[in-house]
Amino acid sequence: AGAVPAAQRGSWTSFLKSIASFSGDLSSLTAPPFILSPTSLTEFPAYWCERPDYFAAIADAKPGHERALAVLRWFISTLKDQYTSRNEEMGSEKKPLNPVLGETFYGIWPAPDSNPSRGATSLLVEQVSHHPPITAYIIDNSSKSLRLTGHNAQKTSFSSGSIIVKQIGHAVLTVGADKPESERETYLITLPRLRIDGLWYGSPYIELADTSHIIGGGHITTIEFKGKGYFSGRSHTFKSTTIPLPGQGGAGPREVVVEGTWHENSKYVKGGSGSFHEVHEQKQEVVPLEWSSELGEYETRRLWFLVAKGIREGDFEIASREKSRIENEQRQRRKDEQAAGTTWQLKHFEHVDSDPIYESLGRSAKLVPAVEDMYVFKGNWPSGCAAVDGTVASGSKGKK
Ligand code: 0T9
Repeated sequence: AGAVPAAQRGSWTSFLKSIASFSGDLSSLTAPPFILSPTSLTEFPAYWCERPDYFAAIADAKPGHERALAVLRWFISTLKDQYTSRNEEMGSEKKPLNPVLGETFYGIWPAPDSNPSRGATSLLVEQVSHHPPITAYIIDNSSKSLRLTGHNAQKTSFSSGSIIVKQIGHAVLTVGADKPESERETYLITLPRLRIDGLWYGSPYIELADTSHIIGGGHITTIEFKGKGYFSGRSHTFKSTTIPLPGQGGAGPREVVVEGTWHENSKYVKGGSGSFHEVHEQKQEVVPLEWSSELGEYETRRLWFLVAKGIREGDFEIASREKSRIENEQRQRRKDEQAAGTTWQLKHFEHVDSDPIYESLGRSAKLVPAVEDMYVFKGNWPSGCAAVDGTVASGSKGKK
């Protein structure tokens, strides 16, 4: 096991054994230090917008098949950051910090000086469940009238040496979010399945599998994911097919097919020609809001500060002591609530049993399950977010 430090081989092997004999919530298993990431899962929704140009381009695209393809292009271009960036930045996939209930993350992508009309984009994330872990988020660009909301959870299992992660939850992209309901367009986005390989060698990496869908704007796109050893023999490949929904679609092509690798580039193979997407080197990282009491004690970077520092600097004594302190505090809080007959109140979201957009758009693709729950944003952005301040210019770091 080459990537595992000699002193941690034993604990890595026993960690793998516990994964293999375990089903459910992997996030709560204790892993050896070398595989720990200093970043909490509450920061992951930022991956949706690290290519803000592709996001903004959705609003500028012509309604119809051009916009449906703009949504697909943005979605595909987020996958490299979502699924390979830990390998590129830390050498392998790592185990993220397991968020506490009520943990939050707030950030902003300022408007670029070179293109002020793109406006600023705001991010708000809240951990809405601890067991199982569920993360809810909203991303808003008011200049472009674009909004993405969603929630994420995972069901994990173990199969012939790999971790299989089924993603639970979905995202909804709204175009014309600030317009009256009749003028809005909504796109339902479902998420692919993950395989985590390379475990035995201590250098885990993600491959995407199965299919995911984007449904809206009169079109439905089915994206098939394959890895090494499947149709092209290459890693990270996909093939997408976009067709009009029955009775919709206007004058556009009857079918657009795109093929390529999601972390590099793709091209049209039907219904168009030339390049479809290309992932450039530069990405725009989210700027976390500077902490103020308004953000609360569970703001992720404040909460995990010492744990993250310990992990980064190799001081695992501090990291594990602080992690235990946070976890014990959580257990105590839950006990106190139980004794008082109260429950934790979410700060930014309200849980609803059924998402009407998922149901109506999902029907056209016969999605299973037919009904999914959702977390409705209460509208309470903290000050410093673009959604309340209007356009936040670059360099202001989200402050007024
Ligand atoms: C939503 C994303 C998700 C979250 C992570 C499976 C995983 C937790 C969920 C699905 C984002 O939009 C995209 C990317 C990475 C996913 C994580 C990768 C990962 O390994 C963890 C799980 C819970 C583990 O930590 C497994 C144990 C670990 C030792 C393997 C590296």
